[in-house]
Amino acid sequence: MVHWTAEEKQHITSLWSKVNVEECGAEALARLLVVYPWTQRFFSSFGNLSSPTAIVGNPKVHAHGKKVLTSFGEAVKHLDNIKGTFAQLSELHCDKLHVDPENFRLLGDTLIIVLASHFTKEFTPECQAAWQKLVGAVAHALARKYH
Ligand code: HEG
Repeated sequence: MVHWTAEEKQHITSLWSKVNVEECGAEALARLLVVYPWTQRFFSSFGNLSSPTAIVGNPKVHAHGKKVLTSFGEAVKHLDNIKGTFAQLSELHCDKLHVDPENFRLLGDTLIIVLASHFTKEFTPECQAAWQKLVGAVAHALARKYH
């Protein structure tokens, strides 16, 4: 189990309370698809992903980004049981969606960049370190049921 200090928990929950899940979720997923274009292969049903402009303006990307970041919020609510929280989603991504778990790390990176760009003042090195630990823990939990 990941251990959190009181300061790390504070950094995570206080930043999270200010996050606009819809906006940041859409941005993080769009960045993933733009910067790592091979991740587009999982979203062939999403329609036009042919350029950065198309990706950013794609309503399915927007909706799915919101869905993913909302789900990510479950980790913030259950910091002491991230593995349990994502057990079912891990099975789904492995068995049904066949998403390479490396992509969870890439999405974590784009989320960190989006948060840093939205919260320049709050995103201190300590806050960033706590978030880095969180995205790592979520990626690890989502990869756990892979076989
Ligand atoms: Mg995944 C579906 C969460 C990263 C590809 N993802 C979903 C769903 C959730 C979710 C909640 C809906 C599940 C359902 O319908 O029951 N995803 C989730 C989280 C994270 C993540 C929390 C990481 C923080 N997903 C992720 C990445 C990829 C991916 C990195 C691929 C690069 N997810 C994916 C696909 C679907 C979902 C292809 C199905 C989308 C659809 O067809 O609607």
